[in-house]
Amino acid sequence: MAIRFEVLVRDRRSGARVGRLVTPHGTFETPMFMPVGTQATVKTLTPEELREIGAKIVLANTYHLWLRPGEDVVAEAGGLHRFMAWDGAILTDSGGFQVFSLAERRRVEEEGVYFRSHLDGSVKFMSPEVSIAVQNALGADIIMAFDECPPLEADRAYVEASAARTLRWAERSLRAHRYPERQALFGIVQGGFYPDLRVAHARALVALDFPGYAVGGLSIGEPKEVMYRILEETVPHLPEGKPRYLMGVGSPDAIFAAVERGIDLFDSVLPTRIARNGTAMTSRGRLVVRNAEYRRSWEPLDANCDCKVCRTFTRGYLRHLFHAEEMLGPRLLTYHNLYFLLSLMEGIRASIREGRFQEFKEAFLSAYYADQP
Ligand code: PRF
Ligand code: ZN
Repeated sequence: MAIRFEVLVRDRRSGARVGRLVTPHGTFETPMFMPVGTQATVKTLTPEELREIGAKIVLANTYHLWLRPGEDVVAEAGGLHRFMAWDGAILTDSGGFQVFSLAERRRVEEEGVYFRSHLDGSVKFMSPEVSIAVQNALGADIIMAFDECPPLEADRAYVEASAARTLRWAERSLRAHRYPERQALFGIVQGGFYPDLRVAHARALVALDFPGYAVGGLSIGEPKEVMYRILEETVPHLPEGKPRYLMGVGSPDAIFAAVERGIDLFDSVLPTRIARNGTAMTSRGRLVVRNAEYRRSWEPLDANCDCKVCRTFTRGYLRHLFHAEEMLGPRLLTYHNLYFLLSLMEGIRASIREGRFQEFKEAFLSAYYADQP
């Protein structure tokens, strides 16, 4: 087996748990957040900096690396870990989501998806077999089944047919996987916002015995309460002893809600994306560093953060960097935001271990959302 997972501590008052995930590139405890490195780089940071802020696992995208530079190029470099010089764990997403969000003029068929590349407009074809072959060549520790994430507005008939197809694609993904002893292939639960479709899909995937499960198709614009409801209906059907990953979620309130409902892994572009447009995540909520009020502020971004950026630079200086369009600005905010979120996960794990998860959640969220609507 490529990974081992063990639940170490269960919260008495919720579904929250602390687990330990052993991968071929390191061991870490969950709940854990995975910084997104779509193109084999967590934008603006070096692997050394990632290590410094406590990242243990990063996410890369099959879709992007397949189109550029090509999985053969990455394989020739010695695989994704060597190519990007990151010796921690890596998870690759299957391309399912990106094909549906980025590609132009796509056509979904039973066999796979035909679409035009967002880079040069050329016609491409992605299927479970293609996705898994590319992910086998990239060599990440965790790889994902090829799925369809139906759009928010899809009706029941579409979602039902799509989930059935995604299930057949999951079986084909399993069959195509050549290195189950080196790379753990996770299944992805779909089924839109229909609890019965979610439950049926989860059960059918569990019967296929994947080493881990993701919940996909959420956080695509639905109200938060709807996502929480679907998690409550879905997670109890996933095996206790295997890791559970909620795809594309990275806001503190949703992380707490999902941890409480039994989720172990998260990824999102949120901390890195908002960093590049000048927004910091702090213990008192989001801080827009460009704002005039920080022109003469000689305080750190977050007085409660002990990251290198907060120990070294002032809000006034960071504001200047963004106004002057200096590259150091996005770099420093990315560093801080990821440090902040990874520290939050560490705080969550400690609070579960010590039986005070609920109290930690309430204290954190009331400070984080104090000044916001
Ligand atoms: N499927 C895959 N990747 C994803 C998603 C999904 O549904 C989502 C949905 N939030 C994010 N990333 N393969
Ligand atoms: Zn900081």
